[in-house]
Amino acid sequence: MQRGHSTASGRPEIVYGPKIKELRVTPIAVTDPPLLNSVGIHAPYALRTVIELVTDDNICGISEIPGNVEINGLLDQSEAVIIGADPFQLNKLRTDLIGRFGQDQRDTRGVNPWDDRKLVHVFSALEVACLDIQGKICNRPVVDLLGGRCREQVSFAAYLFYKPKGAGGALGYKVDPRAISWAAARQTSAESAEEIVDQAQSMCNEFGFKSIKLKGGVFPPEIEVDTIHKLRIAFGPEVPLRFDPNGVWTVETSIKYGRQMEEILEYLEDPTRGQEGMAAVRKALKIPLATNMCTTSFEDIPPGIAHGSEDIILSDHHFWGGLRESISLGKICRTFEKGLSMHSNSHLGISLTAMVHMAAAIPNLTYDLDTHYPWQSEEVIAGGRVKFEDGKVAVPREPGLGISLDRQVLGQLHENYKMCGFARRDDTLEMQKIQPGWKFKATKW
Ligand code: GKR
Ligand code: MG
Repeated sequence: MQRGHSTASGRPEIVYGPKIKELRVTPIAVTDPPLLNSVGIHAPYALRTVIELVTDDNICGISEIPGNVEINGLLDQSEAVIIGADPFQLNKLRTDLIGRFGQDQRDTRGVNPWDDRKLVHVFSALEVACLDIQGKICNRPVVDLLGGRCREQVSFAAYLFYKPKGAGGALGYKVDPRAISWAAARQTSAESAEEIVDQAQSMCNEFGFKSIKLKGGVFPPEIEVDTIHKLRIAFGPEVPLRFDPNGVWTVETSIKYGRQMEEILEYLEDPTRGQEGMAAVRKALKIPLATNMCTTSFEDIPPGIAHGSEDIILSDHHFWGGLRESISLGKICRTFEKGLSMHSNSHLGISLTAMVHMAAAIPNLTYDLDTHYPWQSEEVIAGGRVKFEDGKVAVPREPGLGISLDRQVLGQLHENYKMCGFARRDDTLEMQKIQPGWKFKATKW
């Protein structure tokens, strides 16, 4: 700590340490398989943005957020706020960003399963990079800045997706799918329940996952419910199953098909849209309901409690405004006796590592976390892909996030971004390329 000039009040200004001198924003495009969901299909590239903050003594902090040209624009504009800022003053950073850009409006979340609000993303990007810097300055891992580790490893779940025929082609397994490498299985189609079971076996075999989530909202409910039953037969009661139709069922459909999965689901995720609809389904079913669609911000919590819309909130530090906000969400969940877990979207190892630090610091993290990581094959962090053992990732012990960038890969993935020409995620447009005239319906069945 140094004593600086006197302030207007006559008290000496305390200069605590380095200030941010540079913000680097690098949009990247990461190859992504054609995964089906309620809004369409994944494009061949998932967009991410890598953020670097550099201090005046050349400490670099990094982070990763979903890529979107509008959010990247706001990130660029945030330079005016972040340059010269103290990386420890995160409350001030938040106030300054809100002062400059205004709060996110609720309706800007959008109708997609993911969240399109801008400021939460920008704050998450800057906060995680600042925490990385703080950790490097204090010689402590980020988990210690969040209150310290409650666990040494963080458990994740297998995340299964239907995939269309013709996009990769069926492998037509003639041998045990557990004997086929995930790198091969990831390329294959998965339209039937049997192919989804093969996908699950190959993914669980490779990563050691002990619970399974199926993304639904693609085929009529009876087909997807049958897939859940086939997964149960293949994996038995010791492997918890979750199912997520991303809100495209009516309340009646959710109750009817929810009942058919009551005995076998660990939880049912966003069967229907809106807090009131979710509350009606929740009253009728005996299984817990989880959400990353109806309660997605702190303002949603009071009405969510009043309605009784969900049992479990799926946090996501990119959508909740960073790691510290997500830790606060954990406390709220504890107060209201809600479960907590984590939502994901296609991502690389910087986001994964941030999730691991945060998850390790939340005492009441009660479920295995979602991750799309198995679906990506590239990696922008030095040393390559993050290792999973028995479905778990070890919590880093190195200072900050404990990772650094592979600059060569970052450059290649940035070239992909420039070449692919995508400005934002649009799964509906992608679907229309293979099925002209395909329309997204917020409620389908
Ligand atoms: O990657 O297609 C996808 C998912 O549908 C994703 O976008 C959702 O945000 O994983 C998500 C969810 O749990 O709703
Ligand atoms: Mg979901």
